[in-house]
Amino acid sequence: MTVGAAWKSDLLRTAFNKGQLPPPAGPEVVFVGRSNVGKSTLVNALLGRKIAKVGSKPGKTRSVNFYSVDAGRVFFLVDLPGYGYAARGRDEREGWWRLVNEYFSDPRDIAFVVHLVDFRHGPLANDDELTAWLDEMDMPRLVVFTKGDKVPRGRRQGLYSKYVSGLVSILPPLVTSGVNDDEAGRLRDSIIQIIDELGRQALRGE
Ligand SMILES: Nc1nc2c(ncn2[C@@H]2O[C@H](COP(=O)(O)OP(=O)(O)OP(=O)(O)O)[C@@H](O)[C@H]2O)c(=O)[nH]1
Ligand SMILES: [Mg+2]
Repeated sequence: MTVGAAWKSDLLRTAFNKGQLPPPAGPEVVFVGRSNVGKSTLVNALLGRKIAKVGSKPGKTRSVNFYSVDAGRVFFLVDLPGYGYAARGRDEREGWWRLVNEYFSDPRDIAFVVHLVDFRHGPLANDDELTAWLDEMDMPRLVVFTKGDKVPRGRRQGLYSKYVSGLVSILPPLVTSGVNDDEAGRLRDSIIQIIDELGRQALRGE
């Protein structure tokens, strides 16, 4: 397979509750982050098609969406609803938490989490809460910054150094700018590299 080439993909399932989660069928790579940070946009960039719904207002994705990927090995991208949308009521925030918690506590093969962080703001309080929660579960994560295009070039290096010193990520975080083929290609390669390495570790019983 060509390095960074688009993957063959399909929407496998949209789940609004635990009963609708598909049976585990392979490693899952889960996209998490604040509402509107660009999770669905990045999933579309990786899959090379407009398959996930993107919205200009926070709160677009309301379900857990599973995309099957065939990239020589089969795995799944999972696009979650975002957190931290202040205008949401308490009921909706609790509903979000229930769904996300049910997904993570389901006995399935969650390979790792891609934690998206807005490059303009860096990790905010609810990103830190998420990080602490993932740490408790021993869940490996890859940090990816989004909206890099919204930061003036001259400020990028300084911001990057400031953020990464306080972050734990399997590989050095990438900075992305919406739909950019080169960046999507690099992220595809990183995801495959991590899935393969985690698979090797599992075989070795680590
Ligand atoms: N300029 C710029 N805009 C982006 C980028 N990524 C996403 N956007 C825009 O940000 C908005 C939100 O994108 P989504 O992909 O729907 O965000 P999300 O994280 O899936 O949001 P929820 O589904 O609400 O959790 C859309 O208007 C996107 O076009 C980026 O890197 N740069
Ligand atoms: Mg979304």
